[in-house]
Amino acid sequence: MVEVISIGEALIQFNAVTKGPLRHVTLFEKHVAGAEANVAVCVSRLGRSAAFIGRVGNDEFGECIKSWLRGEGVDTRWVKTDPDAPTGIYFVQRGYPIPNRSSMVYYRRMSAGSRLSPEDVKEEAFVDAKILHFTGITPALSPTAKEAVLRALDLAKKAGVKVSVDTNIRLPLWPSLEEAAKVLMPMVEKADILFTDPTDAEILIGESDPDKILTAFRGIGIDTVVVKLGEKGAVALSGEESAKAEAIQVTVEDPIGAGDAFAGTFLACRLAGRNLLESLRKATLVGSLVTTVRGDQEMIPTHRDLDVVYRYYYP
Ligand code: KDG
Repeated sequence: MVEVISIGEALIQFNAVTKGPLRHVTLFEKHVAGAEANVAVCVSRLGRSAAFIGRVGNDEFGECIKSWLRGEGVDTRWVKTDPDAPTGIYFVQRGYPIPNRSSMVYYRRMSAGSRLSPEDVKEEAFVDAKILHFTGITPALSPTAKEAVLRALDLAKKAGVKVSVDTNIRLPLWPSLEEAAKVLMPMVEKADILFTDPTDAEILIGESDPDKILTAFRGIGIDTVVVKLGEKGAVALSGEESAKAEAIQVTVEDPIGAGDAFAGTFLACRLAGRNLLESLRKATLVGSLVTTVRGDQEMIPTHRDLDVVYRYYYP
């Protein structure tokens, strides 16, 4: 039995070892990344079970992703090796032009991951699963990837599996903001758990005020709505509960991946029966931890270490 099924594109990240424009960077560090793969690893490291559905190329980077995921305890039985396309990669430029911010340069068009198709989504994956998780990245990758997500949504609903969506609108992947909203809103409306932020919510529903975002998404029937506010923490509503968590102060090395660690931690905490406030605080803590190093997954703690850091900040 797998608790969290995550579907998307796992990628190899080449993170600039030094800050500044990529034209001057000579050293890059290799990491396994990709939003939904990050969530699967986070859920697994925090002691819950996770599987990843996606495609990698028949190449060294594909091997790297598969063995990394396996090593992290993620179920890879639905990771397909596509002989006809390479594993997608991207580069991270750090601290330039905006200090403490990173940007991504993708080399993923026609990648194996973007060839994800409905036939990769097997009905058996949803038997006894608790949560399906995907982000707004995957439906933007290709028409077949969008169809794969729609099939996963459909199978999840039929099997009584809760749907978790992180809006994650990556502008370089969409032809226009209108198209992003048009494709994503019908998926978002089917979510039981929604992660978003003011920038994405502005695109989707024309709201950027956190309280109004919560109310608007609750108004369309989403049970749990979480608004990530970066260095300002996060706010959430779930059923009858509401919560607000402050972010901890850290020195930022690379913020990429923080949102996935946040979502993965929140899901793992909810699966473990934690209340909304504790789940939100832990998610915010892990999101902050991830920003202190390069790489999306390395700083995600084990569940034992999460308890240590949680007791430190909330004695
Ligand atoms: O959230 C981090 C991810 O954005 C990163 O690992 C790359 O999945 C990625 C993407 O498509 O942007």
